Amino acid sequence: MTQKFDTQIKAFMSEIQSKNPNEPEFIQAVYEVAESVIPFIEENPKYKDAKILERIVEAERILMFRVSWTRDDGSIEVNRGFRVQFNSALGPYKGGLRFHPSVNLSVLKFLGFEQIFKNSLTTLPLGGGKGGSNFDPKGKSDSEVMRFCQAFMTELSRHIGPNTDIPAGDIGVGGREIGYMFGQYKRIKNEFTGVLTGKGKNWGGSLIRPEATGYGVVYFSQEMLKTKNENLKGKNVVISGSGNVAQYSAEKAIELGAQVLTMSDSSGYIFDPEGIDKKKLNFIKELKNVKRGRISEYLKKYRKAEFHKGKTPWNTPCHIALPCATQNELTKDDANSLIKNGVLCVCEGANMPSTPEAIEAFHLGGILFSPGKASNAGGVATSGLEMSQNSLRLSWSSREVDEKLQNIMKEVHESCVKYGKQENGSIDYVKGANLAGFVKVADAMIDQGVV
Ligand code: NDP
Ligand code: 2IT
Repeated sequence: MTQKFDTQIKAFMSEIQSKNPNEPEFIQAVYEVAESVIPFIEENPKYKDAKILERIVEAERILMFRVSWTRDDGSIEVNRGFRVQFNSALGPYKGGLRFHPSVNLSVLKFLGFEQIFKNSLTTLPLGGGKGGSNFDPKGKSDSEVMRFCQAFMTELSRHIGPNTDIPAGDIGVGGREIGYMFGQYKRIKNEFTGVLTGKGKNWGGSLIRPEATGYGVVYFSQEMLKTKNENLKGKNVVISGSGNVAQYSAEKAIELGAQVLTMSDSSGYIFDPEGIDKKKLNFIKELKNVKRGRISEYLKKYRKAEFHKGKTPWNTPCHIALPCATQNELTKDDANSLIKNGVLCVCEGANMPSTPEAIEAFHLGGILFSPGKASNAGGVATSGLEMSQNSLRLSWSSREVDEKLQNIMKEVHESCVKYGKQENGSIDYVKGANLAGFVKVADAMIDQGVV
């Protein structure tokens, strides 16, 4: 099917490349969507005539701004801040903020673009956006992080609002940073509103939001495994990352009877042959979230574990792989090694962690593979639930939120099946997620006229 439309895809991509030079991550994300969507559009001319694809790849608005702040020793730092307000056809812009030295416009445009389709899949009224800064929180004191967050929000506050654009966390932005940014927004606007999600539970945050992305990833993997009459019980799980998404993916996998063998950070991975149980996971949570330490320190307490410096965990034999760190962290060689070692299911927790060549290898190998925009949608979905609770001025119980999250992940899975079921009965989750996400946004864009 794709081959038949090769010429159209190539022509479209060459336009994208010339309009977005030096933006490899953004081009990669657009290519993945274009491959699924162009054949569909060719057969559904209303989308072609309305130039939906040409419009959807152009952000509605991009903000870039200077963020100056002072270190504890009085020296001055200058960072760059961004907010990409990509698409508001389905609702206010919604998506996280990333603080990491690798942040640039390409990275945030890729993330904002992915967010449009992901948010559409959640079934909730959410547009797509993303933002952040090349600020590196590592090695900064709490008061330095606070001053940076305040400086960042001083500018961002002009462009966001509870009915306009509602940022949340992502890499390098957790409860601490959301708190500092919320405080500054409130100070500037003199308004206590749900302008950010991932807030503390005493001041408007939703229960289960911290857990939601990781739990959602595992709920989604359960749905995938069900299609092969499988489940998580007794399965070996390999996880990358040791941040928010990795921690709660591990927690839910353990609860459902799986054995988690690895976790990682940017310095390498740990392998625990006896499995990371809840107690060991609590040690990792304390290490990463409170002490802000390195994953290698796991070995100080658990001596039977191994630390593989500078390596990713994909050579570890497993049934289920959950990449939960960052983009392009799983290459073609990694995919082949997972396949050789008998992997059943690869369910992305991070955004775009598998390279296009890795995804192709999973497809050729007949492996259950789901893209982050489907399997990690539980985070933003629960942010949507936090917004609803803020509007209602009510808080739902953990059980209520968790039930809603489980239902949403089931619905995201059903949408992928609806649009991604192949003639041989297998499910192409990439195509399914892209088409299901696209159709809803495209129809809304048509209804709303040429804007
Ligand atoms: P955190 O900052 O909590 O954790 C990030 C983890 O990934 C850390 O272990 C970090 O290691 C590792 N990591 C980050 N960058 C790199 C890199 N360049 N190379 C290797 N390891 C790296 O972030 P989250 O857990 O929130 O986010 C992880 C992924 O999940 C991202 O792709 C994010 O976009 C995605 N995501 C997050 C959601 C959320 O709700 N938070 C929702 C949906 C998706 P180190 O400590 O060494 O930097
Ligand atoms: O990539 C993502 O979906 C997120 N970082 C969460 C976004 C949100 O608004 O909760």
